[in-house]
Amino acid sequence: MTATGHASAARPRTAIVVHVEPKSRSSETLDRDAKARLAEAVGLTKAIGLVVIGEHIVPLGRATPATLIGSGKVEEIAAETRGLEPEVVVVNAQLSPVQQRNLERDWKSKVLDRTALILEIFGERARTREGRLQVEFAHLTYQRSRLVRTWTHLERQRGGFGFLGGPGETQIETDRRLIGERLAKIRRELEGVKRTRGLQRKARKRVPFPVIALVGYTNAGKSTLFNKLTAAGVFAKDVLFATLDPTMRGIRLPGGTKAILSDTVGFIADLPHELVAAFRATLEEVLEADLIAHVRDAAHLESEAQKVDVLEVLSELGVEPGRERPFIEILNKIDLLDEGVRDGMLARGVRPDAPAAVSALTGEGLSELLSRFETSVTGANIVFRLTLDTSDGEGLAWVYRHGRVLKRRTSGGTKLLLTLSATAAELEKFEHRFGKKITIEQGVGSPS
Ligand SMILES: Nc1nc2c(ncn2[C@@H]2O[C@H](COP(=O)(O)OP(=O)(O)O)[C@@H](O)[C@H]2O)c(=O)[nH]1
Ligand SMILES: [Mg+2]
Repeated sequence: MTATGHASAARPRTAIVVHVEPKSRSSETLDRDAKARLAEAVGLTKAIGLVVIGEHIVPLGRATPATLIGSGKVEEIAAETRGLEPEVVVVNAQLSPVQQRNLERDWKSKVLDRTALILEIFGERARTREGRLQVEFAHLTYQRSRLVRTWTHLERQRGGFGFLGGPGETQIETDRRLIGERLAKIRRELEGVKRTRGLQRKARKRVPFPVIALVGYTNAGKSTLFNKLTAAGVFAKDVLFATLDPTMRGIRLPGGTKAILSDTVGFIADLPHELVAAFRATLEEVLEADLIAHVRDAAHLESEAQKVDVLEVLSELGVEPGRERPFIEILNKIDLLDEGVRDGMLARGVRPDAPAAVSALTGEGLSELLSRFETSVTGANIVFRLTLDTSDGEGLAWVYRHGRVLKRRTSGGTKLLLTLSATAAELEKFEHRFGKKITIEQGVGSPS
């Protein structure tokens, strides 16, 4: 797999993304879907640290055998690649090896198709031994299938004489055999790894702080949220975290609790089926998280279907929302929703059983979200209200010293209504200090 590390390159590594959209749908849905799919492909491209400098949607009627897309479009994009000199052109479609080679020649640039792109991402993100093996397995399977196709194609073209260069028959057979042997070896290793998985997971626990994993679909806004939440007041400079990869960073929660936030690969719509096992393996790290935060694009048309997908895969991995381990649903991109809908979500969002509503873009709801994280990882799951006189500055200072304020608003100009979270022991202190001014909302005795 080629190296596409996040921070290694001095010059930004650039890419042009070409989304190929089959023309079989009605033109209205075509337009909407195509834009969403292009956005997804752009998101995936960014995920391997490439800077996207050009985007195209190519509607495809009938495929051109040599290049998939028609010669007019190939030339148009060639003109662009001559000017921009991207390192990579990502074609969001399945290319045959010959098509890939022809496009690389026409565009004078490396070309990655969708499967290759996803493999790059998985390769970069696979952290566990099992994950790396799964990704290598998928990669070799992909290579082998292309070897076969190249071979048959060349055979047909050259009538068996081998004038055209490219790998000869013997070379291809050798390659196939070597790949086959390596695949068999990986399969055996995977079986071994799976047997000892539980033991390894325990040994792998890397950091002495609770880990919060952001999961969800590609483009839900996980990385934006990750960057926003870790931009201020991180302790990323701690020696410990210098060794963590860029998808994990330390954050300090409002009450002072330290935690690690982890950005994951994300779900991909229409994942090529050979890659499903590799994808699950990259998600395995989620099983080590102390809190799973499911980031959703609340404004996406298929938001509900995506949620079902995510929960299904998590459940196959043995993660059931709220069982054994806390789980928070985050409705992101609320800035794109109607005001009424947004306000309703924000109002409900402070309750521990309701989804948190945020906009990673505008920052709305983020401080409440951090409090929710803290509530979860510290086990401070009792939510209560406290009413103070606005003049009670001393009381208010005490509250902030001893508790986690989830929400604060004034009522009638004289009263301050606070919503807080606490552990049972902390609640006792509050009851001792404030007595009847406290109303418990929920959570006492609940296990999660
Ligand atoms: N309007 C809006 N756009 C957002 C928000 N969060 C993320 N985005 C955009 O959604 C796209 C995908 O975000 P990204 O963080 O890469 O998603 P990821 O694939 O889940 O990591 C980017 O273009 C972001 O700018 C948000 O709260 N509101
Ligand atoms: Mg991301």
